[in-house]
Amino acid sequence: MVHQNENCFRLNHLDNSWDIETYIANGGYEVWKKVLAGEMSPQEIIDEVKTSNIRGRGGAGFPTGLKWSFMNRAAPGPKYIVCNSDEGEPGTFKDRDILRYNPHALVEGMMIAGYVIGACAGYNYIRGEFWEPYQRFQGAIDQARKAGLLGKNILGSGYDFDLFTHLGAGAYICGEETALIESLEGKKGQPRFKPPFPASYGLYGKPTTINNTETLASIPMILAKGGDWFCDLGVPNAGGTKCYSVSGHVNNPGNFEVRMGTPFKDLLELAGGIWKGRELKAVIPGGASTAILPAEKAMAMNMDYDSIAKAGSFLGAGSVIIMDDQTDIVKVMENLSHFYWDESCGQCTPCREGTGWLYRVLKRIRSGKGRPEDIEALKDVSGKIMGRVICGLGDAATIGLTSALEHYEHEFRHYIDHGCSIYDKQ
Ligand code: L3W
Ligand code: SF4
Repeated sequence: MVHQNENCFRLNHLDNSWDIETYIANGGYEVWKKVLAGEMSPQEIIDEVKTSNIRGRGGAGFPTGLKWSFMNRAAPGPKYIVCNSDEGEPGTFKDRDILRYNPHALVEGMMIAGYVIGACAGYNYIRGEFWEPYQRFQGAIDQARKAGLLGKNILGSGYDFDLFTHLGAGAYICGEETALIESLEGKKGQPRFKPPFPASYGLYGKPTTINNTETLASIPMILAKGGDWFCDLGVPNAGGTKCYSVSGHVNNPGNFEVRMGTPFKDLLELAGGIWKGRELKAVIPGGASTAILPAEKAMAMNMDYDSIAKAGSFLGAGSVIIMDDQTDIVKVMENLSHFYWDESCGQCTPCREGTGWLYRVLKRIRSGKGRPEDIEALKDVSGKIMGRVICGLGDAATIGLTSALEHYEHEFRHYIDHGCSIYDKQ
């Protein structure tokens, strides 16, 4: 049996799960009250988060407890907690449902994180298209403030802390943490060089912790049930549950919260299996920035960092894109290359120019006018982008394509030799 909805989605089946009454009736804000009462020190909370073995859910998988420990709570001057809800990775839509169905877990998680790092305020940067999720989250902040859980002198503790939301304006790059910070400051969203990391130079140049929505929304349950509880749900290298967005050629696409390490084939079954009675051809397991895997590798892997890495890809943000046995991989890559070209912020030449080259060559191949040298050109341009740019977008633009050429080069060659896909009748 596959265990489901033990953490972020645990309230989703309830009516008005986003309402503060529902949240409180199910144990919500108990941890926050304990923290304010001085029953858990910041160091004890960090230790518990380390014990939970939670790794960042935004894509990179950085250990959350370690990230929090980079902040010096006692240092003078403002510090900030920032939540990244700018969910824009193609295939990713799990944070959207946390905001819609369990916004108070995120409010509580942000307040606890803010307290631990000594922040004076927190900001949630929400994807601009997420109007309903934005309203639910803002509604949760308003309810928490009205209940005296947020604001000045919270519950008579003498502690002041407030939360604010910020809506993005449609740029994927603002999901990159330093571009997000620039955008929050009112500037054009462009990534900064790292280091310095936000922990030393973040929002308004001040120490900042930035975590993903799912990460922060997991904190109340980790502290309520204990780090060991969360850790034991997962695998040795990553604790807990994970929300996976499953899309593509399945009968029942959607979000599924399961334990880290759940076999991929069980997740596929939860999503209703492959549609139209077809077979699985390929999977992108972690969002468009991760390598594509052929069916046999995917069917043998489990949904955790190490197992997916062994199969040749990355867990990323947990966005599982399923492709059936009639999928034209060249068309998929043309589509993705257009996305990266369109979303490149343009400040690094290899990314700005290279993503356009990749898109134009793939478009030419797809139009039936590909040249024999085009495959080498795709590899060459990818090699000139990878590792030579400021942020992950440039690298990501090459990862899917490089893996597609590794596993499906014959499909590209078929286009070049015959002017059509392997599925077209000649
Ligand atoms: C202090 C150090 N802090 C690292 C922090 C750093 C960041 C975190 C991870 O990219 C990936 C990207 C996408 N001192 C530190 C330190 N940190 N060393 O740790 O850092 P990093 O640079 O490894 O990753 P990143 O820039 O945050 C995220 C991939 O995720 N992705 C999808 C993302 C999509 C979404 C979405 O739509 N929601 O997030 C999928 O694979 O390509 O590789 O906080 O500051 N020494
Ligand atoms: Fe901008 Fe691309 Fe450079 Fe990232 S890699 S900073 S998106 S130009």
